[in-house]
Amino acid sequence: MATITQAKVIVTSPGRNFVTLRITTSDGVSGLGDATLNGRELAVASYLRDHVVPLLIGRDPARIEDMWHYLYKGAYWRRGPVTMTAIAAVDTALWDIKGKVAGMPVYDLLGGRARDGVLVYGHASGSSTAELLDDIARFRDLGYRAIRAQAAVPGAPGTYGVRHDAVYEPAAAALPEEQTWSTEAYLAAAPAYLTAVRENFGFDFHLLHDVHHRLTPTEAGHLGRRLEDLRLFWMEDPTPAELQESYRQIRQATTTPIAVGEVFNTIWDCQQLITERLIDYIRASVVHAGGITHLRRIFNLAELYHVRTGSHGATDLSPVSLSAALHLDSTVPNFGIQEYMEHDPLTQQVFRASYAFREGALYPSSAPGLGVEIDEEAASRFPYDRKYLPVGRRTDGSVHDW
Ligand code: EZ4
Ligand code: CO
Repeated sequence: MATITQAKVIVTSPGRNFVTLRITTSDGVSGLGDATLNGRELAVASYLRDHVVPLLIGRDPARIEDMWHYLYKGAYWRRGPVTMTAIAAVDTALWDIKGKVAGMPVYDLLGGRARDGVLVYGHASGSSTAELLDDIARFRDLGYRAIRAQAAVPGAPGTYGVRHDAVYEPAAAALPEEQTWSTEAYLAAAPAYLTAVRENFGFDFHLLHDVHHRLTPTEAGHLGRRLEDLRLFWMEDPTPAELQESYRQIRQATTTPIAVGEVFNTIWDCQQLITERLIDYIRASVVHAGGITHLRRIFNLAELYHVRTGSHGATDLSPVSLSAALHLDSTVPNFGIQEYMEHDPLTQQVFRASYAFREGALYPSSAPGLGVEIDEEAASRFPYDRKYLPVGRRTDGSVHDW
């Protein structure tokens, strides 16, 4: 039996911070898992280094399911983003190892591909409607068949999802940027710019929009109703989801499809949302929802309830996460769509991924395992750089959901 001989936590900041776990076995096979939690990276690095790595040495890397339960139940303290991201990193690395040992891509270990390519959506944005329309045209030219649209809102400088530089990166240096938000201004602006997108580009591509948890259920239901004729693919994160039953109110108010899940850690965060059919798409991620093993469980539960998948895939998830998501997306019958933001060139100096983009879809590579390598020498050239996600405040100064 091979055993785990080494587990190394690699912290690097090629443009933004990433935490990666590399597990190596006595046979000399190594696998990678993403452990990045935007704005709280070192908490996961410590959870791994100080508490999990000592548990891994000497264990059988083949027993992925047992390892998941050993780390989940064995900690006694359950759930939460730090714990579940650490478990995800171990789980993902063990799937990578199992694929390399078997000489198979991970999608073959998961039952084989159920589709050729994984439909992805890109992020178009603009500081005005005109700029947004130019950006939509750019994504159409690149071959995207699904595009998320976000534009700046006059009177709400903290509008989510608008790129400031060439690359979208909301985490700011030193201390969290405090951004002003106005629900009234947003509700006036968003239907207008989304309508302009359809008027200019028609209906032969999927249009998505991210509300980023900023509305109440009543406001979200109203917005969804106003957007119905635009036939959105989905309205994302209309309201925070700690109160899962609140989605019933949105559901009853509108037929605009609803997606949620990027901050979920476990199946229990979405159990009611799925089993009571309060959402159309579950948007959890490999890295924050307990790895391939647990995300597959969530996706399988969703299948029973006609809920499709919509894996989160922002650039604060490393190429290791994206690759793991693509392997899983390829295999599940209820796949919906995968978020895709191309990683910037610095990130690509550290992570060498082998998935490919063609005609609006991503194709996982057929290399054994996940098909991503990390260049540790390159990683060491980019030391950790503490950054925080912004904090939202309403115009009266009170804290709002960012
Ligand atoms: O704000 O991943 O749909 N994508 C998103 C992301 C999140 C970031 C937070 O780290 O909402 O851009
Ligand atoms: Co989102």
